[in-house]
Amino acid sequence: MSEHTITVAGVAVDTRHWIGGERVASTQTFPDVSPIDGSTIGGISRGTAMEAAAAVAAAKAAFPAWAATSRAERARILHAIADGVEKRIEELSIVETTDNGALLRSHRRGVMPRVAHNFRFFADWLLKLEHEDFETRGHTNHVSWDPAGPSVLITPWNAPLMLATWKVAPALAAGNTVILKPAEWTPLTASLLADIAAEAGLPAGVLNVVQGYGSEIGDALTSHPDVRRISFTGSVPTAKRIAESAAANLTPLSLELGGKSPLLVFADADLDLAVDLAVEQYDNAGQVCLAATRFLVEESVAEEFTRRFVEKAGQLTQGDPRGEATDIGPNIHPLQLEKIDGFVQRAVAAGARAVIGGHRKDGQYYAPTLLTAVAQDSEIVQEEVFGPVLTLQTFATEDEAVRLANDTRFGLAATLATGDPERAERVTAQLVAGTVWTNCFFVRDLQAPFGGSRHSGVGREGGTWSFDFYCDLKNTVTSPNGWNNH
Ligand code: TXE
Repeated sequence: MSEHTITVAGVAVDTRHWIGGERVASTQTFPDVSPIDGSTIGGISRGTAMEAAAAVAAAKAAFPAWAATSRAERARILHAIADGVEKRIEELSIVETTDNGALLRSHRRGVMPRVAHNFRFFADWLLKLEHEDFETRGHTNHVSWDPAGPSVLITPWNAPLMLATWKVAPALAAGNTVILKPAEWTPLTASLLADIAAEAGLPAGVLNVVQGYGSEIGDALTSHPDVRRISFTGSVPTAKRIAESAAANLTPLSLELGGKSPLLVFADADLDLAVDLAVEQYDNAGQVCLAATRFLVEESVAEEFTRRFVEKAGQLTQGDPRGEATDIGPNIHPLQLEKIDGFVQRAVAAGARAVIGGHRKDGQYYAPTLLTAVAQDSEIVQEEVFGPVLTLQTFATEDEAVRLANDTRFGLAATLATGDPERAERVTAQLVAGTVWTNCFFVRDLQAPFGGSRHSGVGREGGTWSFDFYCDLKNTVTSPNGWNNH
């Protein structure tokens, strides 16, 4: 084992970058800390502009051969990566839980199988990706998806490997080469992915992983003239910075940002179902971009909804995310915890009432919180908290519900609880949201377009939309005339 390998819960993880099929160390490291107990996991290579340039050069060199690789062969290798993920679900799960504090049981049963599915889905979608040819005055139009080139993928810490592979898989399937920059708070599983991809036979330089602080390595990646695509999931301020940096080369961007999504509960809803949907919003300690963090409840059922919600939320177990019975783990970082508490204390000072929670707990845990008596234009209703903090407001009419739902700068998702299909259709048509769930939550099919409006993002990924983004679409028009000897 090299001096650059650390052992995380019995799993060996290389702390260096993965560039051009080789491990590359930086002279400096940054500390990776576990949110479970605040312990230092190890020092990770702290990338600079130099490593960024090396990774882009490696991706550029590997691009022509990978782009020319047949669809069938690319799909075969993606399936081999999925096999590798499936073989290592246990290892990936414990490492991810140690690194980001999300539930071990969710990683084992939901997240890591989904990581493998990301590769299988885009491999299979690639093989059936066709646009029907069409005719113009006897001429044939044929649309093809040409690989675009080196793609920079910048990913966050709330679901590290799932969100990384949801970009890596379609980018590779499309024939692009990749420079993945995982979040500095959760660098580990991206390093394991590099091992798995290499074992699966992905050629050197096709997937590169660089580690480091976004502020130090980010600009060198996003302003690089050889980069053809940038896909980012994270915060709005960072997205703006990336957009400025990418503007130098007009590099196409896909931005998946935060949200302040509503859960609309109408009086005609199955109230137990509505409460189940509401309590789900504490999943991943509230660190979910899609979370419906604003409950908008029809006045006549608000009291009963709140009573049942408090009862159900009171049954949640908070603690070590490795525990089989745990429902809510820690928040990612002391800074994030401070941010969450700042939001709550300012809201309370402004007159909000904590029906439950409203305070920190020992270690890096925040009590599941529900705030009422919040004004529509207040910070707590308008800004993404990214912690287990929910608000409840009431409405008298359907129009008012729609108005409140749409009245933030975000537009990522919305969830409806109603027993009336006509109402669902009417309300959905008026909502600004990339995804609307009715009487369900978090059902995500990879063939659906995914993304947000307004400050929740730019563009859509998923199914064919991912290939539209990662490829340069080409239309070839052919005249029936002019063929010699045929
Ligand atoms: O995100 P950042 P942060 C929201 C959520 C959270 C807040 C802050 O509200 O509280 O953002 O989180 C990289 N050039 N979401 O500060 O900074 C960084 O290294 C290039 C919502 O951690 O956006 C990391 O890899 N890259 C969200 C990634 O950007 C840069 C998920 C995300 O970090 C960079 C996460 C730069 N100049 C946070 N600066 C969601 N949509 O799900 C940073 N990065």
